[in-house]
Amino acid sequence: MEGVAGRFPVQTKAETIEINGKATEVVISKFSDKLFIILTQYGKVGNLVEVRRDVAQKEDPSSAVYGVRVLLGRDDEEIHVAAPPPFACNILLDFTMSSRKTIFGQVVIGPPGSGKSTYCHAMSDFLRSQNRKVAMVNLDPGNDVLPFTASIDVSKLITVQDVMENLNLGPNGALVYCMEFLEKNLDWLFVEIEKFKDHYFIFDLPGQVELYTHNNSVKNIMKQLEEFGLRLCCVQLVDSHYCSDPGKFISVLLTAMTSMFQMEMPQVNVLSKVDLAEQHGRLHFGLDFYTEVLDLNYLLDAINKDPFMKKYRQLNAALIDVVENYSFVSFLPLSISDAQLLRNVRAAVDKANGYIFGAGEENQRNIVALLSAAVGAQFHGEFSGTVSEKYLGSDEFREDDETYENENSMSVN
Ligand SMILES: Nc1nc2c(ncn2[C@@H]2O[C@H](COP(=O)(O)OP(=O)(O)O)[C@@H](O)[C@H]2O)c(=O)[nH]1
Ligand SMILES: [Mg+2]
Repeated sequence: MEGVAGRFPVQTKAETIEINGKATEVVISKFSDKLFIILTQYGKVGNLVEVRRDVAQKEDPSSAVYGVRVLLGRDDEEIHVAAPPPFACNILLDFTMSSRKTIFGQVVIGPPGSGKSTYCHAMSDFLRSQNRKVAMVNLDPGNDVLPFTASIDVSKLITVQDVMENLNLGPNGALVYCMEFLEKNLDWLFVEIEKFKDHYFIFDLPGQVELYTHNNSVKNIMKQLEEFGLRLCCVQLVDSHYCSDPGKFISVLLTAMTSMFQMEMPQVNVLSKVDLAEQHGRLHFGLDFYTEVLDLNYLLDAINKDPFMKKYRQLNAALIDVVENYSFVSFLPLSISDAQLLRNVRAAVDKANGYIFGAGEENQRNIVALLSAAVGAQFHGEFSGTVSEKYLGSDEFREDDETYENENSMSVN
């Protein structure tokens, strides 16, 4: 596709696209309050069509939500089919978005109950306290009660409850249907985002793991948001209670890695609720072992002490090998009421999505912001030590940890 933009006096864009295998010329001209679009496969103007987006019909998820009116020329069924998305509206959105500045944000994922909505709320408060304009987006159609006020809420388009009632699906099937429906009607989201284009976006996503391992809707939605001009970082939350069981921790590492591959986005992994890390039993190692994902063979030894798990020794060894071979899963600790930990996560996210280098808010792009982001990431290992002291019990009786440290220091000597 070739584009021509910014011609005086009217801003115009011309492209050739393919519709049903036929080359189609599209010319879009921007007047002060209107867009004029010519779409032709014959090299001349045929029809003049007005397309308006109506409010989505919640009761009938499969219904079209576009009104098409022919102003000039032939008025038949083909025109009504071709005018709404994906053809004309997508080109239109591409055109109207071409002149705006980059939008930054974060997409929060993680299993149900890992603390996503709580994190979204706390992070938005934190960013607002630093004069950042934040728009909250609820993309979880099963979220009945939100701890924050959503600027954009997917439940205005579709809800899990509606789909369960109308299509006789279970909760997980309905959720997958909702995300596929959102993917097909993504221009609804684009139009909503346009209303907050000078904001920083925080997306609260559903937690069901199949959306990040077996289904491509979330991945495709993120890809299209990226193409739309959003610079996003994925924040993956994992509940730190999984650290208390070595077997569960390995499975968490594998799921985190799978999501990282699936999402294909810059990613910051967060170990949430560290204040509750030892609520379900003493951890085998200090917190930095889990956040830095250090030598996992120690985890394997801990698993093998359990007689029931012994028979899975080879399987667990192979899984650990997979994680270690890729060696790029690590976590930032977070307890929601700890401002320093929240600041650390913000610094890592701002670095990952490029906010510190290119955000529109000039007052945020100063040398202090750049340095604080860099420091937050650089000393994160060192930081885990103090978090461990603050949130875990005394290290004195952490015998496995001592063994680990002794053996490590011996290997260095
Ligand atoms: N103690 C503690 N509780 C937390 C923290 N973060 C979230 N929670 C609690 O965990 C529960 C689940 O959180 P929620 O945000 O609804 O999880 P979501 O399903 O992933 O959105 C709620 O009761 C929160 O209050 C934290 O850092 N510390
Ligand atoms: Mg939630």
